[in-house]
Amino acid sequence: LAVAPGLKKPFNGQDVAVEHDGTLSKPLADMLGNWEHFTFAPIRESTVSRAMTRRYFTDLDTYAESDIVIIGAGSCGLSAAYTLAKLRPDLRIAIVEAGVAPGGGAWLGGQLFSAMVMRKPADAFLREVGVPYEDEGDYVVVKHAALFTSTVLSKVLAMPNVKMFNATAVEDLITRTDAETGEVRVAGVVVNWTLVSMHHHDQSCMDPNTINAPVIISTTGHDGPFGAFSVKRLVSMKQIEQLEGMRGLDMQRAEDAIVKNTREIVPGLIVGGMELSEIDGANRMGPTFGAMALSGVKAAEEALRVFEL
Ligand code: AHZ
Repeated sequence: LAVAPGLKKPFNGQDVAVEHDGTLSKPLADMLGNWEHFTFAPIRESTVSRAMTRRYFTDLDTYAESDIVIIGAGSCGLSAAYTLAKLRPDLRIAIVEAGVAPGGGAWLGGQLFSAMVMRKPADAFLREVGVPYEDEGDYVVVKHAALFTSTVLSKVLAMPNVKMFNATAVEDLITRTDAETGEVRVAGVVVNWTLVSMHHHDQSCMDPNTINAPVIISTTGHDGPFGAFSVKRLVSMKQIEQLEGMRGLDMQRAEDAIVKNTREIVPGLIVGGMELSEIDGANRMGPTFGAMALSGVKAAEEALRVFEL
């Protein structure tokens, strides 16, 4: 068992499977065994507050006019964000995620099991983002779903043209109605901090904020406490007549249908991932995630095609 320089014995004395070379970078390695005179660089509390708030409010200012807003940072939304941001570093992409923790249902593979299954050819997406997997023939297995989610997330968040507003819920859609044709176009999102959204019933008026954008990709998942947000709103806005509702589980059909049907639903709004199943009456697929990744890729392509960005 390799031991880092300065470490007298392996952590906890236990054997660990290390694929690494058993060393740490020099500045970190130099700390080992030298804690007696250890101290942090000095700071004042207000400096920490300003470091956070200045950046957050700058981001709110910058992204108030975005090129693309992605609603929901589950496996589909993150895949769409990765594809768009990589293809078009010139576009300003805002991701709005209601949860504190982005990732949606993709921190586990299904039920409470760790591994994530992806049917081929979605393995191409794993190779693109650099997620290792075991090849099982027609499908591949990532050893932990969190490895997929954290890898895609880390790449997306590191991209300079992406900002994620998490703990922020989309409460409504901004719309524009063409004076002549009466056509309604989605032109942005209305947002609020999620805790505010959850307390509209017992707090007095707390008005929301907005992000304008010519392209919205909604990937809010199937119906649930937060899910299917945009398509439900389209019904109450009378832009679609009714939701067909997600159908029972059929892995074989469901994944093809979700990728195939990823599209612009009303002008300005592309829907991907399991939210689509509520519009089209598609089957659910259970814990197989290839369609989520490739629906995200297709949603990105649709966004660029439809709006010629
Ligand atoms: O918090 C939600 C989650 O992270 C977020 N979200 C929902 N409504 C929102 C709103 N504002 C901001 N109004 C919102 N964020 O959207 C994310 C949806 O992630 P998900 O993992 O639920 O959806 P997905 O379509 O990316 O992946 C679906 C995964 C499933 S479900 C399923 C089955 O039931 O059979 N099978 C698969 C693979």
